[in-house]
Amino acid sequence: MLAQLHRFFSDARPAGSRCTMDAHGIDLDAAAVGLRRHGVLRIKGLLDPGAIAAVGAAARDLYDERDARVAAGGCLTAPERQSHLRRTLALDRIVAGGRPAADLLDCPAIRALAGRHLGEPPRLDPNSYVRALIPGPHIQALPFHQDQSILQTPLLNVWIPLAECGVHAPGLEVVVTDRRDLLAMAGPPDHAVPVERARIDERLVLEMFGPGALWRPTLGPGDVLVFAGTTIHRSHVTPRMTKPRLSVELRLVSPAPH
Ligand SMILES: O=C(O)CCC(=O)C(=O)O
Repeated sequence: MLAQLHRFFSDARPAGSRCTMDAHGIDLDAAAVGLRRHGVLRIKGLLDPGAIAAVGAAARDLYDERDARVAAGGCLTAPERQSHLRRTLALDRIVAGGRPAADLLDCPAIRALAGRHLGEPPRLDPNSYVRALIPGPHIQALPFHQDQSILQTPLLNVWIPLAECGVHAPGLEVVVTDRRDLLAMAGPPDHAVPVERARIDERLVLEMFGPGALWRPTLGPGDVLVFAGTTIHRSHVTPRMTKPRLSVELRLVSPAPH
């Protein structure tokens, strides 16, 4: 069994196959080993596409409503203005068919995997969002960063695209490695946007890991990418991408100290 797992996750295989599992009959031990070994795991066909579509429709309604308010000269609070510019929505605002998005996307296998990763049952951190990346001059692509440098606590990022992504629509680029240290943040320390403060220099990433460690997974509705809070990642956008992408980033963390 161990030898089998070792072969499955062997670094000799391309990232796309060694970091991918099928949700059908998912083996939690193998998933936990893969996550520890590579820092990232793509799980295909894990979530109900109906739930994904419902969350997507509810998010689009909220974007439309906020854009209409802004176009009509309506006032936004400072946090609303920032999320309008960054094209994010707090996940806890999204309700579809009377059910919160976090419930619709809840999945026992992910909770169990997060529990293994964190060493205790996880809770959903309020820093969980829907994000829209719209190709064009105003795209809000994120630079290389590690979520843990921002949140200052171990976590599992459960990244859920609400449509096909990685080819015609922006995806994610992740560094596949077993290293778990936090790298120096190179962004302006007084920048208002946390991820800009947490920016990691691209040259440093390439020097440390080499281009072969970068993986740009393609995903479809129902697929999930899970990665550690220490996993280095950024938005993946190319000039040939023309379609917008909506995604959910759920952050699972340890329960708050009592
Ligand atoms: O969705 C993206 O392009 C970036 C998301 C990200 O960096 C994150 O979830 O931490």
